Amino acid sequence: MKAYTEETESEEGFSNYKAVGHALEAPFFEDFEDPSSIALFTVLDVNNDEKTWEWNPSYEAASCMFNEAQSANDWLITPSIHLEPNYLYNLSYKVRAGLADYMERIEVYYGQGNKVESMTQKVLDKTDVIGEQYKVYEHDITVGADGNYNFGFHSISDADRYYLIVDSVQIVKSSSFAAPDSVQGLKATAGEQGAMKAR
Ligand SMILES: [Ca+2]
Ligand SMILES: [Ca+2]
Repeated sequence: MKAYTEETESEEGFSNYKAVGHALEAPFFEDFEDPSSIALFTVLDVNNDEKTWEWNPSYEAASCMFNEAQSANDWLITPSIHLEPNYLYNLSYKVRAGLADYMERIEVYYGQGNKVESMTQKVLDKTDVIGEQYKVYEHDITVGADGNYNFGFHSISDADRYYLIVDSVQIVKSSSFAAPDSVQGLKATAGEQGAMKAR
């Protein structure tokens, strides 16, 4: 177990923090407004086709580029974020397709680490992404153990699509389970863990 009281880096500004050896504290928010924003994320071009997640200046968002010949298998994984048990966290992000007539596909997982095998907890099942309008997804997240967690956006678009676009990735600590009164109120919400709430 590490102590996190020395975490001053994240206070100093998101623009130049490094993910190496340190976890960030919630709230975490990334709206990909500049090229350096994606540097903290881990990009895994699993199908090794050099078409993968990158910062996209046209959308000011993270995008995964199409391949004419094969489907995508590419992860965009957040830096490590320190999460504690007994708290309810809210993960949100928005997703759209680059072109209305080209359907994309995504799934979202989390786990501890920034490798494919780290992505063990499903947040969003395989979901078709249709249209140029962003769709916001929100998920309640609880963890069983104190630790550092990473959230992974997995592009699984078919071959010969266009761009899968993700923006406004946010995780906030929304409430504590400590107070008995609030536990009652939160149970219904916690029971929907991983459920999609599009708005
Ligand atoms: Ca943006
Ligand atoms: Ca790829």
